[in-house]
Amino acid sequence: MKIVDAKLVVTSPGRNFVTLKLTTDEGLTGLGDATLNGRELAVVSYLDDHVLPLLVGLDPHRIEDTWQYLYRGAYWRRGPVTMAALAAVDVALWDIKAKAAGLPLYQLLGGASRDRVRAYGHANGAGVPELLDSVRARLAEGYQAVRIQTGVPGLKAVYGVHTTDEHGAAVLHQGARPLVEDWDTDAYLRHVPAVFEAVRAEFGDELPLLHDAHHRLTPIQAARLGKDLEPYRPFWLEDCTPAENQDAFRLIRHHTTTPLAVGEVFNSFHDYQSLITERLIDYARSAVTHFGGVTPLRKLFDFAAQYQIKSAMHGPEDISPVGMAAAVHLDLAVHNFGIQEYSGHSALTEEVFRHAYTFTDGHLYPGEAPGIGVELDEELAAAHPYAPAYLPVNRLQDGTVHDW
Ligand code: KDG
Ligand code: MG
Repeated sequence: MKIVDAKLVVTSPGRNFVTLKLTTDEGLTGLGDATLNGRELAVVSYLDDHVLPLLVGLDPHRIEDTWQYLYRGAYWRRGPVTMAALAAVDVALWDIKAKAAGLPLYQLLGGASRDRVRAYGHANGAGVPELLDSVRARLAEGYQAVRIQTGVPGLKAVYGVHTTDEHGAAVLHQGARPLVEDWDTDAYLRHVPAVFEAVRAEFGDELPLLHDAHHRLTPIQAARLGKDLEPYRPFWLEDCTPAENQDAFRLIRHHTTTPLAVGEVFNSFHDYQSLITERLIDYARSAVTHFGGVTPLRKLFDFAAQYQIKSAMHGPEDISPVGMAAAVHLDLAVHNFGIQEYSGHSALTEEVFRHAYTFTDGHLYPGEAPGIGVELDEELAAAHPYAPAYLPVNRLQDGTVHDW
Protein backbone atom coordinates (compact mmCIF):
# COMPACT_ATOMS: atom_id res chain seq x y z
CA MET A 1 0.00 0.00 0.00
CA LYS A 2 1.17 3.57 -0.71
CA ILE A 3 0.09 7.01 0.47
CA VAL A 4 -1.15 8.92 -2.59
CA ASP A 5 -2.53 12.07 -0.97
CA ALA A 6 -1.85 14.06 2.19
CA LYS A 7 -3.85 17.19 3.01
CA LEU A 8 -4.93 19.36 5.91
CA VAL A 9 -8.43 20.48 6.83
CA VAL A 10 -8.53 23.57 9.04
CA THR A 11 -11.97 24.30 10.42
CA SER A 12 -13.60 26.32 13.18
CA PRO A 13 -16.99 24.88 14.12
CA GLY A 14 -16.96 27.04 17.28
CA ARG A 15 -13.21 26.63 17.84
CA ASN A 16 -10.24 25.87 15.61
CA PHE A 17 -9.19 22.35 14.68
CA VAL A 18 -6.43 21.14 12.36
CA THR A 19 -6.94 17.67 10.85
CA LEU A 20 -4.60 15.67 8.63
CA LYS A 21 -6.16 13.36 6.06
CA LEU A 22 -4.06 10.70 4.37
CA THR A 23 -5.36 8.65 1.42
CA THR A 24 -3.84 5.43 0.09
CA ASP A 25 -3.80 3.84 -3.36
CA GLU A 26 -6.22 1.24 -1.96
CA GLY A 27 -8.73 3.97 -1.15
CA LEU A 28 -8.24 3.82 2.63
CA THR A 29 -8.13 7.12 4.50
CA GLY A 30 -6.63 8.01 7.87
CA LEU A 31 -7.25 11.07 10.09
CA GLY A 32 -4.93 12.69 12.62
CA ASP A 33 -5.46 15.66 14.97
CA ALA A 34 -2.81 18.42 14.80
CA THR A 35 -4.62 21.07 16.85
CA LEU A 36 -2.36 23.28 18.98
CA ASN A 37 -4.63 25.79 20.70
CA GLY A 38 -3.68 29.36 19.72
CA ARG A 39 -0.79 28.25 17.49
CA GLU A 40 -2.78 26.21 14.95
CA LEU A 41 -1.31 27.80 11.82
CA ALA A 42 2.27 27.13 12.90
CA VAL A 43 1.50 23.39 12.83
CA VAL A 44 -0.28 23.81 9.49
CA SER A 45 2.87 25.34 8.02
CA TYR A 46 5.15 22.69 9.59
CA LEU A 47 3.05 19.94 8.02
CA ASP A 48 2.23 21.59 4.69
CA ASP A 49 5.68 22.96 3.99
CA HIS A 50 7.93 20.27 5.44
CA VAL A 51 6.14 16.97 6.14
CA LEU A 52 3.28 16.28 3.74
CA PRO A 53 5.51 16.27 0.62
CA LEU A 54 7.59 13.52 2.30
CA LEU A 55 4.61 11.27 2.98
CA VAL A 56 3.38 10.74 -0.56
CA GLY A 57 4.73 7.41 -1.81
CA LEU A 58 5.44 5.94 1.66
CA ASP A 59 4.01 2.63 2.85
CA PRO A 60 1.45 3.61 5.55
CA HIS A 61 2.06 0.33 7.41
CA ARG A 62 5.56 1.52 8.42
CA ILE A 63 4.41 3.60 11.40
CA GLU A 64 7.47 3.30 13.64
CA ASP A 65 9.86 3.93 10.77
CA THR A 66 7.92 6.96 9.53
CA TRP A 67 7.82 8.38 13.05
CA GLN A 68 11.59 8.00 13.48
CA TYR A 69 12.19 9.38 9.98
CA LEU A 70 10.22 12.54 10.73
CA TYR A 71 11.56 12.93 14.30
CA ARG A 72 15.26 12.14 13.82
CA GLY A 73 15.33 13.16 10.18
CA ALA A 74 14.35 16.76 10.92
CA TYR A 75 17.44 17.21 13.13
CA TRP A 76 15.43 19.80 15.20
CA ARG A 77 13.58 17.77 17.79
CA ARG A 78 10.70 18.07 20.23
CA GLY A 79 8.64 21.18 20.94
CA PRO A 80 4.85 21.53 20.74
CA VAL A 81 4.65 22.44 17.03
CA THR A 82 6.85 19.56 15.87
CA MET A 83 5.21 17.02 18.13
CA ALA A 84 1.63 18.03 17.24
CA ALA A 85 2.59 17.63 13.57
CA LEU A 86 4.11 14.19 14.21
CA ALA A 87 1.07 13.18 16.25
CA ALA A 88 -1.24 13.86 13.33
CA VAL A 89 0.85 11.69 10.99
CA ASP A 90 1.16 8.90 13.57
CA VAL A 91 -2.59 8.74 14.32
CA ALA A 92 -3.54 8.90 10.63
CA LEU A 93 -1.20 5.95 9.97
CA TRP A 94 -2.66 3.95 12.88
CA ASP A 95 -6.14 4.74 11.54
CA ILE A 96 -5.19 3.34 8.14
CA LYS A 97 -3.49 0.26 9.58
CA ALA A 98 -6.48 -0.57 11.76
CA LYS A 99 -8.90 -0.02 8.88
CA ALA A 100 -6.77 -2.29 6.68
CA ALA A 101 -7.00 -4.94 9.40
CA GLY A 102 -10.75 -4.35 9.75
CA LEU A 103 -10.29 -3.75 13.49
CA PRO A 104 -10.84 -0.91 15.95
CA LEU A 105 -7.47 0.61 16.87
CA TYR A 106 -7.48 -0.66 20.46
CA GLN A 107 -7.29 -4.24 19.13
CA LEU A 108 -3.94 -3.43 17.49
CA LEU A 109 -2.66 -1.98 20.78
CA GLY A 110 -3.04 -5.30 22.59
CA GLY A 111 -6.81 -5.34 22.96
CA ALA A 112 -8.99 -4.09 25.79
CA SER A 113 -7.50 -4.09 29.30
CA ARG A 114 -10.85 -2.99 30.78
CA ASP A 115 -14.50 -2.74 29.80
CA ARG A 116 -14.83 1.03 29.93
CA VAL A 117 -12.85 4.22 30.34
CA ARG A 118 -13.67 6.43 33.33
CA ALA A 119 -13.82 10.12 32.43
CA TYR A 120 -13.87 13.26 34.54
CA GLY A 121 -15.81 16.40 33.68
CA HIS A 122 -15.42 20.07 34.57
CA ALA A 123 -17.48 21.89 37.18
CA ASN A 124 -16.89 25.64 37.30
CA GLY A 125 -18.48 28.51 39.17
CA ALA A 126 -17.89 32.20 39.73
CA GLY A 127 -18.50 31.40 43.41
CA VAL A 128 -19.18 28.33 45.58
CA PRO A 129 -23.01 28.25 45.05
CA GLU A 130 -22.55 28.26 41.24
CA LEU A 131 -19.86 25.61 41.55
CA LEU A 132 -22.18 23.34 43.56
CA ASP A 133 -24.83 23.74 40.82
CA SER A 134 -22.22 22.90 38.21
CA VAL A 135 -21.16 19.74 40.10
CA ARG A 136 -24.84 18.74 40.25
CA ALA A 137 -25.13 19.28 36.49
CA ARG A 138 -22.09 17.06 35.78
CA LEU A 139 -23.48 14.32 38.03
CA ALA A 140 -26.80 14.55 36.19
CA GLU A 141 -24.89 14.02 32.92
CA GLY A 142 -23.50 10.81 34.40
CA TYR A 143 -19.97 11.88 35.38
CA GLN A 144 -18.56 10.00 38.35
CA ALA A 145 -15.48 12.20 38.81
CA VAL A 146 -15.40 16.00 38.66
CA ARG A 147 -12.76 18.71 38.40
CA ILE A 148 -13.72 21.71 40.55
CA GLN A 149 -12.63 25.31 39.79
CA THR A 150 -14.08 28.57 41.13
CA GLY A 151 -13.54 32.26 40.89
CA VAL A 152 -11.43 33.72 43.71
CA PRO A 153 -12.83 36.59 45.81
CA GLY A 154 -11.35 39.87 44.60
CA LEU A 155 -10.31 38.56 41.15
CA LYS A 156 -12.21 39.35 37.98
CA ALA A 157 -11.41 36.16 36.05
CA VAL A 158 -9.87 32.82 36.97
CA TYR A 159 -8.71 29.78 35.01
CA GLY A 160 -11.58 27.39 34.32
CA VAL A 161 -14.29 30.01 34.85
CA HIS A 162 -15.08 31.78 31.59
CA THR A 163 -15.50 35.51 31.28
CA THR A 164 -19.07 35.98 30.03
CA ASP A 165 -20.74 38.63 27.85
CA GLU A 166 -23.95 40.51 28.66
CA HIS A 167 -25.98 37.44 27.53
CA GLY A 168 -24.03 35.09 29.79
CA ALA A 169 -22.18 33.47 26.85
CA ALA A 170 -18.51 32.53 27.31
CA VAL A 171 -16.02 35.05 25.85
CA LEU A 172 -12.90 33.12 24.89
CA HIS A 173 -10.92 35.80 23.05
CA GLN A 174 -11.11 39.24 21.54
CA GLY A 175 -10.33 38.60 17.90
CA ALA A 176 -6.61 38.28 17.39
CA ARG A 177 -5.75 39.49 20.91
CA PRO A 178 -5.81 37.27 24.00
CA LEU A 179 -8.02 38.29 26.93
CA VAL A 180 -6.09 39.49 29.97
CA GLU A 181 -6.99 37.90 33.31
CA ASP A 182 -5.86 38.93 36.78
CA TRP A 183 -4.22 36.84 39.49
CA ASP A 184 -3.39 36.87 43.22
CA THR A 185 -1.77 33.69 44.55
CA ASP A 186 -2.37 34.44 48.25
CA ALA A 187 -6.10 35.00 47.68
CA TYR A 188 -6.24 31.75 45.70
CA LEU A 189 -4.42 29.73 48.38
CA ARG A 190 -6.78 31.05 51.06
CA HIS A 191 -9.85 30.21 48.96
CA VAL A 192 -9.30 26.70 47.55
CA PRO A 193 -9.46 24.67 50.81
CA ALA A 194 -12.81 26.30 51.62
CA VAL A 195 -14.06 25.30 48.15
CA PHE A 196 -13.13 21.66 48.76
CA GLU A 197 -14.74 21.78 52.19
CA ALA A 198 -18.01 23.08 50.71
CA VAL A 199 -18.06 20.47 47.91
CA ARG A 200 -17.31 17.61 50.33
CA ALA A 201 -20.02 18.87 52.71
CA GLU A 202 -22.57 18.84 49.86
CA PHE A 203 -21.56 15.70 47.94
CA GLY A 204 -19.89 13.50 50.56
CA ASP A 205 -16.56 11.73 50.75
CA GLU A 206 -16.72 9.32 47.82
CA LEU A 207 -16.93 11.55 44.74
CA PRO A 208 -13.46 11.85 43.17
CA LEU A 209 -12.61 15.59 43.11
CA LEU A 210 -9.81 17.00 40.95
CA HIS A 211 -8.33 20.49 40.84
CA ASP A 212 -6.10 22.28 38.31
CA ALA A 213 -3.70 24.97 39.64
CA HIS A 214 -2.66 25.72 36.05
CA HIS A 215 1.06 26.29 36.64
CA ARG A 216 0.53 29.30 38.93
CA LEU A 217 2.35 28.35 42.12
CA THR A 218 5.93 28.23 43.29
CA PRO A 219 7.04 24.82 44.63
CA ILE A 220 6.62 25.88 48.28
CA GLN A 221 3.16 27.35 47.56
CA ALA A 222 2.21 24.10 45.82
CA ALA A 223 3.47 22.13 48.83
CA ARG A 224 1.30 24.29 51.12
CA LEU A 225 -1.80 23.78 48.93
CA GLY A 226 -1.21 20.03 48.73
CA LYS A 227 -1.04 19.87 52.53
CA ASP A 228 -4.09 22.08 53.02
CA LEU A 229 -6.14 19.88 50.68
CA GLU A 230 -5.15 16.57 52.29
CA PRO A 231 -8.19 16.46 54.67
CA TYR A 232 -10.47 16.55 51.58
CA ARG A 233 -8.61 13.71 49.80
CA PRO A 234 -8.42 15.17 46.29
CA PHE A 235 -8.09 12.68 43.45
CA TRP A 236 -5.27 14.95 42.30
CA LEU A 237 -3.75 18.40 42.23
CA GLU A 238 -2.87 19.19 38.60
CA ASP A 239 -0.09 21.37 37.17
CA CYS A 240 0.64 22.92 40.54
CA THR A 241 3.88 24.56 39.37
CA PRO A 242 5.46 25.31 35.97
CA ALA A 243 6.98 21.94 35.15
CA GLU A 244 9.94 22.92 33.00
CA ASN A 245 11.84 22.39 36.24
CA GLN A 246 11.30 18.74 37.17
CA ASP A 247 13.37 19.19 40.36
CA ALA A 248 10.62 21.39 41.82
CA PHE A 249 8.48 18.31 42.30
CA ARG A 250 10.94 16.83 44.81
CA LEU A 251 10.15 19.60 47.23
CA ILE A 252 6.38 19.33 46.70
CA ARG A 253 6.42 15.54 47.03
CA HIS A 254 8.43 15.77 50.24
CA HIS A 255 5.68 17.82 51.90
CA THR A 256 2.36 16.35 50.77
CA THR A 257 0.54 13.09 50.10
CA THR A 258 -1.95 14.79 47.76
CA PRO A 259 -1.59 12.94 44.43
CA LEU A 260 0.05 15.01 41.70
CA ALA A 261 -0.78 15.13 37.98
CA VAL A 262 1.27 16.90 35.33
CA GLY A 263 2.15 16.86 31.64
CA GLU A 264 -0.51 18.45 29.44
CA VAL A 265 2.08 20.88 28.03
CA PHE A 266 4.83 18.25 27.81
CA ASN A 267 5.65 16.88 24.39
CA SER A 268 8.32 14.26 24.91
CA PHE A 269 9.52 11.50 27.19
CA HIS A 270 12.42 13.70 28.30
CA ASP A 271 10.05 16.16 30.00
CA TYR A 272 8.99 13.34 32.31
CA GLN A 273 12.18 11.42 32.88
CA SER A 274 13.02 12.23 36.51
CA LEU A 275 9.35 12.77 37.44
CA ILE A 276 8.82 9.11 36.59
CA THR A 277 12.04 7.48 37.72
CA GLU A 278 11.91 9.31 41.08
CA ARG A 279 8.14 8.70 41.42
CA LEU A 280 7.50 12.43 41.87
CA ILE A 281 4.05 12.31 40.21
CA ASP A 282 1.08 9.96 40.17
CA TYR A 283 -0.52 10.75 36.80
CA ALA A 284 1.01 11.53 33.37
CA ARG A 285 -1.30 13.98 31.58
CA SER A 286 -0.06 14.15 27.98
CA ALA A 287 -2.52 13.89 25.11
CA VAL A 288 -1.91 11.84 21.98
CA THR A 289 -2.28 15.09 20.01
CA HIS A 290 0.57 16.94 21.73
CA PHE A 291 2.98 14.11 22.41
CA GLY A 292 3.79 12.90 18.90
CA GLY A 293 0.96 10.38 18.67
CA VAL A 294 -0.04 6.96 19.93
CA THR A 295 3.41 5.47 19.22
CA PRO A 296 5.47 7.53 21.72
CA LEU A 297 2.67 7.93 24.28
CA ARG A 298 2.20 4.16 24.48
CA LYS A 299 5.93 3.85 25.21
CA LEU A 300 5.70 6.54 27.90
CA PHE A 301 2.74 4.89 29.63
CA ASP A 302 4.40 1.47 29.55
CA PHE A 303 7.54 2.98 31.11
CA ALA A 304 5.48 4.89 33.72
CA ALA A 305 3.69 1.64 34.60
CA GLN A 306 6.95 0.23 35.97
CA TYR A 307 6.83 3.04 38.56
CA GLN A 308 3.10 2.68 39.37
CA ILE A 309 2.32 5.96 37.60
CA LYS A 310 -0.95 6.06 35.69
CA SER A 311 -2.23 7.62 32.48
CA ALA A 312 -4.60 10.59 32.61
CA MET A 313 -4.74 12.11 29.17
CA HIS A 314 -5.53 15.77 28.64
CA GLY A 315 -8.96 16.00 27.02
CA PRO A 316 -10.21 19.59 26.77
CA GLU A 317 -12.38 20.82 23.91
CA ASP A 318 -9.30 21.86 21.96
CA ILE A 319 -8.39 18.20 21.43
CA SER A 320 -10.57 17.44 18.38
CA PRO A 321 -12.83 14.38 18.23
CA VAL A 322 -10.03 12.80 16.15
CA GLY A 323 -7.55 13.26 19.00
CA MET A 324 -10.17 12.19 21.53
CA ALA A 325 -10.94 9.00 19.60
CA ALA A 326 -7.25 8.05 19.51
CA ALA A 327 -7.09 8.73 23.26
CA VAL A 328 -10.06 6.50 24.09
CA HIS A 329 -8.55 3.57 22.13
CA LEU A 330 -5.26 3.98 24.01
CA ASP A 331 -7.07 4.39 27.36
CA LEU A 332 -8.84 1.08 26.82
CA ALA A 333 -5.62 -0.73 25.91
CA VAL A 334 -2.96 0.39 28.42
CA HIS A 335 -2.78 -1.52 31.69
CA ASN A 336 -1.97 1.52 33.84
CA PHE A 337 -4.97 3.63 32.81
CA GLY A 338 -5.90 6.19 35.47
CA ILE A 339 -8.64 8.49 34.18
CA GLN A 340 -9.50 10.41 30.98
CA GLU A 341 -10.42 14.11 30.89
CA TYR A 342 -13.50 14.60 28.74
CA SER A 343 -15.41 17.83 28.14
CA GLY A 344 -17.35 16.80 25.04
CA HIS A 345 -17.66 19.11 22.03
CA SER A 346 -20.23 21.53 20.64
CA ALA A 347 -23.12 20.09 18.60
CA LEU A 348 -21.63 21.63 15.45
CA THR A 349 -18.21 20.08 16.10
CA GLU A 350 -19.90 16.70 16.53
CA GLU A 351 -21.52 17.18 13.10
CA VAL A 352 -18.21 18.00 11.44
CA PHE A 353 -16.51 15.02 13.12
CA ARG A 354 -18.87 12.04 13.40
CA HIS A 355 -17.39 9.52 15.79
CA ALA A 356 -17.90 5.99 17.01
CA TYR A 357 -16.85 6.68 20.60
CA THR A 358 -19.67 7.22 23.08
CA PHE A 359 -20.05 8.63 26.59
CA THR A 360 -22.48 6.89 28.98
CA ASP A 361 -22.69 6.89 32.78
CA GLY A 362 -19.43 8.77 33.16
CA HIS A 363 -17.49 6.37 30.94
CA LEU A 364 -16.17 6.45 27.36
CA TYR A 365 -16.30 3.54 24.92
CA PRO A 366 -14.27 3.62 21.67
CA GLY A 367 -16.82 1.69 19.60
CA GLU A 368 -16.10 -1.13 17.18
CA ALA A 369 -15.69 0.82 13.90
CA PRO A 370 -12.44 -0.10 12.12
CA GLY A 371 -9.64 2.42 12.71
CA ILE A 372 -10.12 5.24 15.20
CA GLY A 373 -13.76 5.49 14.16
CA VAL A 374 -14.04 9.14 13.05
CA GLU A 375 -15.43 10.55 9.80
CA LEU A 376 -14.81 14.12 8.74
CA ASP A 377 -17.50 16.05 6.86
CA GLU A 378 -15.20 18.17 4.68
CA GLU A 379 -18.00 20.24 3.15
CA LEU A 380 -19.34 21.28 6.55
CA ALA A 381 -15.78 21.87 7.75
CA ALA A 382 -15.15 24.24 4.82
CA ALA A 383 -18.24 26.25 5.77
CA HIS A 384 -16.55 27.14 9.09
CA PRO A 385 -13.11 28.58 8.30
CA TYR A 386 -10.26 29.31 10.73
CA ALA A 387 -10.82 32.27 13.06
CA PRO A 388 -7.91 33.65 15.13
CA ALA A 389 -8.37 32.81 18.83
CA TYR A 390 -5.99 32.67 21.78
CA LEU A 391 -5.82 31.48 25.35
CA PRO A 392 -5.88 34.33 27.90
CA VAL A 393 -2.79 35.99 29.33
CA ASN A 394 -2.49 36.38 33.11
CA ARG A 395 -1.24 39.45 34.99
CA LEU A 396 -0.72 40.03 38.71
CA GLN A 397 -2.58 42.99 40.16
CA ASP A 398 0.49 45.22 39.71
CA GLY A 399 0.56 44.31 36.02
CA THR A 400 3.35 41.71 36.04
CA VAL A 401 2.80 38.87 33.55
CA HIS A 402 2.21 35.60 35.41
CA ASP A 403 1.81 31.97 34.28
CA TRP A 404 -1.64 31.19 32.90
O1 KDG B 1 -5.21 24.58 25.33
C1 KDG B 1 -5.00 24.60 26.71
C2 KDG B 1 -6.22 24.18 27.46
O2 KDG B 1 -6.70 22.98 26.92
C3 KDG B 1 -5.93 23.99 28.92
O3 KDG B 1 -5.90 25.23 29.54
C4 KDG B 1 -6.96 23.10 29.57
O4 KDG B 1 -5.69 22.91 31.62
C5 KDG B 1 -6.51 22.45 30.85
C6 KDG B 1 -7.11 21.16 31.19
O5 KDG B 1 -6.69 20.59 32.18
O6 KDG B 1 -8.00 20.73 30.46
MG1 MG C 1 -4.98 21.34 32.98
